[in-house]
Amino acid sequence: MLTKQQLIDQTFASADVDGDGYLTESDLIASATRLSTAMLDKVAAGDATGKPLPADVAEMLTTAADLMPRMSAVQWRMIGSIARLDDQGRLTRDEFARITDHLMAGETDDAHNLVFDATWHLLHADGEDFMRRDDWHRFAEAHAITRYVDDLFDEMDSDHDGKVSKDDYLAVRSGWDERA
Ligand SMILES: [Ca+2]
Repeated sequence: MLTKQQLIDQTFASADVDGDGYLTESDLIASATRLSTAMLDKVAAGDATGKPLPADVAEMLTTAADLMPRMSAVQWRMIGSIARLDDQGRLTRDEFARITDHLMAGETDDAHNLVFDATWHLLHADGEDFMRRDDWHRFAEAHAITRYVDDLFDEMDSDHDGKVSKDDYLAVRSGWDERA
């Protein structure tokens, strides 16, 4: 199981879109926009055979895509209220670690649950109800997840059959307090 610090490092690196070692509002918005664009692209592309996605899936992806950039602006204000930003208004890696530990211990709200559900549709192939390692690699590459990529897959694939179910994927965030 990855440690809290390893998951925090992975998340920080992916969210620090401009790669300067600090998180800013524009990083958060850029990272949300990257995910939201991937969702809209998925709706436009349809399933693996080019057929339109089921209407409920397409609607979930479109709703989440619309929500995310606005959510990240709200998130940044929330971060500003609980975090100590540096003198240039940025979040350092250490401060990010501190507030992530604090935030992950709390309940997730409906908006975040919707984004997690919608993201699941980017993670697994159409017609399958599980994610394979190749699917995870493709997603990780598209979203600048470069650290502990296989370690996290191995953790999610708890029975080691090469397939990760949606429950396995959701368990990564629900088991925060069990991590070292
Ligand atoms: Ca940055």
